[in-house]
Amino acid sequence: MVQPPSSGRTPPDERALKVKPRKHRAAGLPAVTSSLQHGLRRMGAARTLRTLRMVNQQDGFDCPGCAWPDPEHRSGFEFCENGAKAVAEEAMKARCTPEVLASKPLHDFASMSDFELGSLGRLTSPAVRFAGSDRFEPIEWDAAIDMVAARLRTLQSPERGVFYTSGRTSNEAAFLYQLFVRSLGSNNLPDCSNMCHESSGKGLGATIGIGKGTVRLSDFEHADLIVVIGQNPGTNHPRMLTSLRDAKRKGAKILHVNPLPEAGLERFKHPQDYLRLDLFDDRLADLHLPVRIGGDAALLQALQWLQLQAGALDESFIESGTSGFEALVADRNSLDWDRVLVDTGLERSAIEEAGAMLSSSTATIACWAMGLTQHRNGVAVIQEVVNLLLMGGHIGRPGAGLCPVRGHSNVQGDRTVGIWEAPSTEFLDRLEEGTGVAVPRKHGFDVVNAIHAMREGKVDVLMTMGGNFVSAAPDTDATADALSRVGLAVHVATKPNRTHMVHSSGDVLLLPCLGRTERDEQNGTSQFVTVENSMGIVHRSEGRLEPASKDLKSEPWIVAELAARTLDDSPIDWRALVQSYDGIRDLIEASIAGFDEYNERVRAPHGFELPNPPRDDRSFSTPTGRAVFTVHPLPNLEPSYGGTHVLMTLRSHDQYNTTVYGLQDRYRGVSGNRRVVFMNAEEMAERGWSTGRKVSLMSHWKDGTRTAEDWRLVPYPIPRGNLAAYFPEANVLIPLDSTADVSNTPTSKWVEVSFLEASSTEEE
Ligand SMILES: Nc1nc2c(c(=O)[nH]1)N[C@H]1C(S)=C(S)[C@@H](COP(=O)(O)OP(=O)(O)OC[C@H]3O[C@@H](n4cnc5c(=O)[nH]c(N)nc54)[C@H](O)[C@@H]3O)O[C@H]1N2
Ligand SMILES: Nc1nc2c(c(=O)[nH]1)N[C@H]1C(S)=C(S)[C@@H](COP(=O)(O)OP(=O)(O)OC[C@H]3O[C@@H](n4cnc5c(=O)[nH]c(N)nc54)[C@H](O)[C@@H]3O)O[C@H]1N2
Ligand SMILES: [Mo]
Repeated sequence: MVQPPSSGRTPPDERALKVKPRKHRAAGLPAVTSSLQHGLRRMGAARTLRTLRMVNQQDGFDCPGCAWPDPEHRSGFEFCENGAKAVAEEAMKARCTPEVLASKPLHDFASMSDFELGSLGRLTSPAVRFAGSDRFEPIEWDAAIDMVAARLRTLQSPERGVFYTSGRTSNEAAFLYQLFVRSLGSNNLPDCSNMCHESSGKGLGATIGIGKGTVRLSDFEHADLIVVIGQNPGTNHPRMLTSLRDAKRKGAKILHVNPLPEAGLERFKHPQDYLRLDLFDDRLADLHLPVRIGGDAALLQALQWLQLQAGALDESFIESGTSGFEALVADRNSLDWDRVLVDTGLERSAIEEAGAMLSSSTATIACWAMGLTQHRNGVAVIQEVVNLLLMGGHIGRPGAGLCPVRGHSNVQGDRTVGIWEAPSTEFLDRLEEGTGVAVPRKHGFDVVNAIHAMREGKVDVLMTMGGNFVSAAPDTDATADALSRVGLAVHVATKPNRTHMVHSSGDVLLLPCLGRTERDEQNGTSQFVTVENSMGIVHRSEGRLEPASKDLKSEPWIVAELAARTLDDSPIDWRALVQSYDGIRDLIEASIAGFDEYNERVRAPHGFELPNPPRDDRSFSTPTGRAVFTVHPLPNLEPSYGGTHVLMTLRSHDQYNTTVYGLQDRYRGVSGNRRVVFMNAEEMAERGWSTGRKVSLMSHWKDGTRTAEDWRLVPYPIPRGNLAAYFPEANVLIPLDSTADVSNTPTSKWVEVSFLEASSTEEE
């Protein structure tokens, strides 16, 4: 079926699919060649070398890839293959000028693949598409900002504006943005975190009193056991493999829990070792548990049971530092092992082996990412991880703790400085006191609720600070429909993407901004910004490259200028604040906890650490002042709306979220075409289905079904009954309201599906 041209759906793809045996080792020489090839193709030779040398250096810029922290002793090349690709994607030479944007009608852009859209290059000057027109045209900055300000000034109520943020935005820009939105009178600040680690924030906040992890990078050097569950660091946090390797060399064990045998956790070869002529690689995971999708809760409860049996408990900590232990013990005593084996799909002996690793560990770290958070029980399952660690007292001491591995490079910092639709009263009180702005108290829309509000015609202006709203959100058709009903969409972006091209009955403005890698001069002086990594360290980032165009503005400038033109009686001198970003940091210091002497401390070589009570002194700001054990029922893992399989959506090795770098998922052996569905190899054989068979998928939920055509099957070591496909192509299938309890995070790793009548076309 042909889709309507400017829907948000990714177009069909007829390119040939190539399937090779999957890899068992991550990084190594192919990683070096891949990052160089990508850099050379996008940036050319001189720029590639110059740029890559500045990544993650103290006087350079923070890698726009993931949020993994930088080591104190940095080498001259402190980046990974995928960081290099992220940099090349921003520092690329191609330019998407207003002329390029005006050269084609919208639906021609919308029918391009994500890869082709990204290859158009950097946006260079503002562009506008007026309602009724099918083309973008150039617009001056002055007119563009006036246009937005005029709409915001005439909003019937502040709630009719929605302000999204993606997690690349610096602390400075994010702080100004949230202050502007709150000055307008709403907390409508949805962000990518709502689709990402929201479940971690909620799960940890309620049990340990802070919605962040509790480990430092140095804890990896003292760990006895590292559990990596629901995460694929080989692709998404490659620099974490170096920490894992170093921990292994110091004697730590690694337990990997994942439906897939991800290559990054099998063997690892640090690309830089070749320079030292060291040709050996390291085995990483000591044990891989190929759990069924969603089987983690049952597994974690069984591991707690085993730990109780072994008596591997930190009794004095449980006694003095926690609450709820008796209830947990009572519940675990009635554990149903038959149910555990069905839910996990594992052998009891394998679970017992993992239990023994845990029971004998003197210091355990647990790392996780989207494999846990994007489930209906995302919050509960993270609290099962908390239970497991609390039992052995593995928190707030060297080598042990909770480690949610964040995605976007500043997603954690954005939340710290106020990008949050549901802020606490204490946060708002202090913000009000420090800035003099009277801030609204009513909570705003998160991503899913914002989509509903837009669909119901309750939103007149949508502003996005980075990101790709239509492609990242669930239920692509519903989200594109939502966006089409907004009177004005304003996108601050570095590159064009599908969100910008979706058909809409309103106006669309594209405001091009400077990226991380670029020099940001205000008032003749070069500015730096600051970011917070996954472990709560705030540090500086300074772009040094010549900006992609003279007509780019910085994110802080865009927000300040907009605020100055929109707000009449603001106590804030917005324009003065962006003359020097030190002024923004002073205001952050005055209004947000933990930023004392911000400007001084952030100039220290490694920045500074934000307060983290569980880590700093084992204190827990929960209502009881103790860390909390929690009891949760196991989720139902059987399809219950008419589906036959459970689908998870994940990232290939050649993409950054919705930005597709290329068509190779090297470790999984798949290339050429991204519309693939990984399926259990034996299950395929039983059905007589072979590699490349074309299928259509239907997803099932209580609100009905959704379909997506044109997928090719790839046999893979994945549990029976489970399937995997890439994000964002598969987002069409994710029901908008299928979200996690408490966090409202879309269940991107749990989609009930069935196969529609499969056609017989097969390819090599
Ligand atoms: N190169 C690159 N780096 C990135 C990104 C990128 O797209 N590209 N994205 C960034 C962002 S925003 C984020 S949030 C992170 C994402 O980092 P990850 O969370 O590692 O990303 P996903 O590809 O979503 O992988 C989820 C992993 O969870 C596993 N999984 C799925 N369901 C289950 C389950 O039920 N149980 C268990 N135990 N495992 C499960 C999958 O098999 C997969 O290995 O990476 C960040 N870094
Ligand atoms: N099915 C499914 N859906 C998912 C996920 C999943 O695993 N499965 N993962 C979810 C997760 S974890 C996340 S974090 C979200 C990601 O959601 P988003 O953060 O919204 O998406 P990205 O693809 O990271 O955004 C890329 C765009 O950001 C813009 N950009 C890049 N750098 C900058 C910059 O410096 N400034 C500005 N202003 N713009 C910039 C570019 O225009 C680029 O096209 O997606 C979520 N959606
Ligand atoms: Mo994320």
